[in-house]
Amino acid sequence: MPMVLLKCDTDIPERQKHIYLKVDGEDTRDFLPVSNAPTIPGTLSERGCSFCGAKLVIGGVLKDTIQMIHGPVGCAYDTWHTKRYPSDNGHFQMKYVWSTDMKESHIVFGGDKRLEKAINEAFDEMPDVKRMIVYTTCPTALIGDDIRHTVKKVMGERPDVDIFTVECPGFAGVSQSKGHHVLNIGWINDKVGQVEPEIKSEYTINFIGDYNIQGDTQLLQQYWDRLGIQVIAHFTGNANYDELRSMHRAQLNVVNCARSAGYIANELKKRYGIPRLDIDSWGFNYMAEGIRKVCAFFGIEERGEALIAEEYAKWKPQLDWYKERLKGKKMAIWTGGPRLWHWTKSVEDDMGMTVVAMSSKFGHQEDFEKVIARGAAGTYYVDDGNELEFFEILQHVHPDVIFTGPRVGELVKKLHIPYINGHAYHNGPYMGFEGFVNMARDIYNATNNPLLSLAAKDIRGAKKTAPVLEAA
Ligand code: CFM
Repeated sequence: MPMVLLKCDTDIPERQKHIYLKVDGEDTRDFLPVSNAPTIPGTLSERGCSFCGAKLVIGGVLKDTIQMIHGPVGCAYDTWHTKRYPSDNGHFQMKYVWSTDMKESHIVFGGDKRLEKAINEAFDEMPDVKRMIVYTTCPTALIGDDIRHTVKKVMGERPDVDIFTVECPGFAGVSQSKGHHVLNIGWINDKVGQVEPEIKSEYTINFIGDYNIQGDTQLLQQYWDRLGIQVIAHFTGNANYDELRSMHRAQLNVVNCARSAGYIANELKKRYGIPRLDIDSWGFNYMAEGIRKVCAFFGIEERGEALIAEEYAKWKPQLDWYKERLKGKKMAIWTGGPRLWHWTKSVEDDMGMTVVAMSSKFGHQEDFEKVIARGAAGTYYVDDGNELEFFEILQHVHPDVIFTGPRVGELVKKLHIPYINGHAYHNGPYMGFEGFVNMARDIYNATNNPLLSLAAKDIRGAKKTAPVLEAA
């Protein structure tokens, strides 16, 4: 008989299958949380739609590409500017947003013509830009607009442009995870192998599953440069469209976010025989281990050791200053999925903190296997959590800081618990050695924020109740 873990879920018993509490020596459940399953009606969770997974997370990062969203204007607006992925060309991808702005009459009579017009207008307005991704959305998929046909027609008339199509409407899957999959497979089918890169080093990699959040990609690029390793393609942080068409030429695929981009790494292995190497890019221990693994593959171990020694000399004293002050602090992580397993052990080892609750919006079974193996006992592991569950878990674990998105972040702020943007960061980058010092500094600043001392005692004090739950 499964143990009832949360009071708020007694009305929705199915939710019990999505929550796991790791207990020393004995698990409270005999299975991992159910994941990658439809959200249960009656619980409003944090998930994004499948279109969002393709556009906002992966495709929209490309720095030289028009993102044409074929749908009502909201689909474009709401997947624009809500993430921070800068680029070294003046952030083209964050400045502009494009939409076919479908209205009722276009839904009734079809939007193919409107899409064709919008594609041509966009290229005419921006004569220097020659690359585009066209996405379907729920309404244009439902009315059966044939975006591939329209794109083929335009490409026939404009030989200097190249366009990629993503047919992944919001309803295509249970979460944004489906959008990752559709974009990965579409890209390898339609575009990889079309451009030959200029090979400048005897060591070449693709760096896969890193989206340059606040400059992560650019920070890691300094390491690859110093190691003499050429990155053929970044999937997709600070990348341009054509570098991603040449992914077939790398000797090794180094994968950071396996959830969003493991698919393309697997296909590159199957179709082109390129091996896949998974690493963690957050944390001192993990980053050093990742660099060692990549260097061992190429037989350049000494270069790796020299880089690690230099970086430790430069950044470890700063990390240790924060570790001294963060020791024993409790953290909650409520993000997509992978950051749960990337971070739980690294904040424990490198900052002396403990992660006491983790919720994954869309992680799959393999994400929970990894996170529960790495996470501490006494920790809650939740799939697709909702607000009532979050509040109840807070009453159990009393975290000192929560890594989550702005929506949930605003809620927990009302309980006077500091939150840090776990998706787009506060003051990143957070990857690499320097990045983890940034993350430690943001946690230190958040947990020592003088405003917290003004918070009402009954909320921050021993009782720490969650008013919303009590009122319900
Ligand atoms: Fe990978 Fe990501 Fe994440 Fe993700 Fe995301 Fe993200 Fe995330 Mo927000 S690709 S799965 S779909 S690491 S946007 S940069 S932070 S939920 S844990």
